[in-house]
Amino acid sequence: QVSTTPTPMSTVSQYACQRRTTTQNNNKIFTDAFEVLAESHEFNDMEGPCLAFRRAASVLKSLPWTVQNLRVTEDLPCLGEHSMCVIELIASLFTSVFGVGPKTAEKWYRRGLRSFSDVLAEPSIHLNRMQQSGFLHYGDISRAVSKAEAQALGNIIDEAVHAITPDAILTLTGGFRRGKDFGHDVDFIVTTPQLGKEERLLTSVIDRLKHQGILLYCEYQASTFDESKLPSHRFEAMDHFAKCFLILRLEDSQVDGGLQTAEEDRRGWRAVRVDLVSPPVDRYAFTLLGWSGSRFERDLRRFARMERRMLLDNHALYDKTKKEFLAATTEKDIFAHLGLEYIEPWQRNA
Ligand code: TTP
Ligand code: MN
Ligand code: MN
Ligand code: MN
Repeated sequence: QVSTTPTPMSTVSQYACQRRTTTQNNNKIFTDAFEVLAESHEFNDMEGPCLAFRRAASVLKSLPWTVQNLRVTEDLPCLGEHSMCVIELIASLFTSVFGVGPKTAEKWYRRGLRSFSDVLAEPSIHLNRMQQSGFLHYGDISRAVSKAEAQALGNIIDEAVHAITPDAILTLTGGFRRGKDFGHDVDFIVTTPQLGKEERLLTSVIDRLKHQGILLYCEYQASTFDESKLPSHRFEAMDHFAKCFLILRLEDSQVDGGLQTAEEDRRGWRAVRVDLVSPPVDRYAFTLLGWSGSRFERDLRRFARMERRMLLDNHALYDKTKKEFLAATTEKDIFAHLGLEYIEPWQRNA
């Protein structure tokens, strides 16, 4: 993986018209981060930093080598002067690692760390297991998952779930359910027709994947679901059902067609992020609606609260006027309770 820098960055022109940039981008990891930042600044009326990010991305695209140690402040033409943006860039670079949140990113930045190699070389930094696998599989899991790969993972999960519980219910959710062609992970809901058996199913599925040798990482969270609680007013990112955040090994041979990087091609497999959530079956519709996600889901909750005096989250729907929970077995039931026309998942990419 180590490649050397043939020429110092300072010799690279700040003008794209003096650089040769092919479609082969050796620094996609960084240029993606820059482009995300550029976009986020575009809507903030901040032409300066936005332009600087786009220029910096463009510089990186022209390099015929992969930057190993991105010391933005010193090296990059077009960015040095925007110190706030550099902090943001580095924070966004750090948080792009699975297991690294904004707090850790800030802590590392305050310690003077500016690059992945700084972090990995710093002896006083203790990486937890999640962060270790985040770094280990960084290249793979920061590359988008295709529909064909999601399908292949669906087959693997389907086989495992039904080997354990023949009448188990498995549904693809998240971005792929909304019809997206690519995602950052693949999300599934698993449950059992028999109430109370769902959590055991999830732990058995994890065991099975482990025995198959394809479980590269597993963060399991047991259920803390309390059915007497009202749905929350605030938007909460996490729900209380049993769930796991996985990294799975997907063999090329299991994927129909599909493209991979040269390195993955040699290896014959790639690492993929997979999320499984396991609600009790009587909460399945709420979870499905919640995990199908996007801005749509947030506004559905806001609509329920503001227009209907109802509280909606991944667990339940509560009518504050009638002071009662409203049951639902399908998403259509929930839309009907809210007095809304049903909207298909592929029409929810808000
Ligand atoms: P993501 O997988 O983060 O998003 P996505 O599938 O829409 O997009 P991508 O293609 O990038 O993967 O989350 C899917 C949904 O799951 C999102 O709306 C948030 C929801 N979710 C919960 O509701 N509760 C949880 O505990 C977690 C972890 C996610
Ligand atoms: Mn900024
Ligand atoms: Mn997803
Ligand atoms: Mn997810």
